[in-house]
Amino acid sequence: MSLPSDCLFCQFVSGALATEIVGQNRNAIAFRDINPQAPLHVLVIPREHYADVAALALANPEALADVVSLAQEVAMDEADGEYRLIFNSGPSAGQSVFHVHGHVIGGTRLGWSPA
Ligand code: DGP
Repeated sequence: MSLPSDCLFCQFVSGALATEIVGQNRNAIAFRDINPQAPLHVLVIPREHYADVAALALANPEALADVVSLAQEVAMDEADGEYRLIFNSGPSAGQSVFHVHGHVIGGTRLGWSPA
């Protein structure tokens, strides 16, 4: 499990590593996924480090609300406002970065074959 000191996404929040920020609010930032799976593929993350969405929800529900509202804002700005918001939780579900992030996917008609 990543600690904040060695967490890639914490370094995007702090500015220690550069990434293009496409949206932000009090508790969350948004940036493009390095390996986009759709015309719109942005990651929304809380500024504070939590491993997964359940940990975030328990510790800071207001920050989770800001993550979700930022997803909506990015989808409105960059697509037609319709999107899928995915929180992979745990390695078996495909989580590879253990700073909670929502994948905002859209900009096209989406299929449904997650498994
Ligand atoms: P997940 O597999 O759900 O943990 O998603 C992690 C996502 O993070 C994956 O889709 C690729 C993205 N990612 C990994 N490293 C970087 C990076 O250095 N920059 C950006 N922009 N995205 C990254």
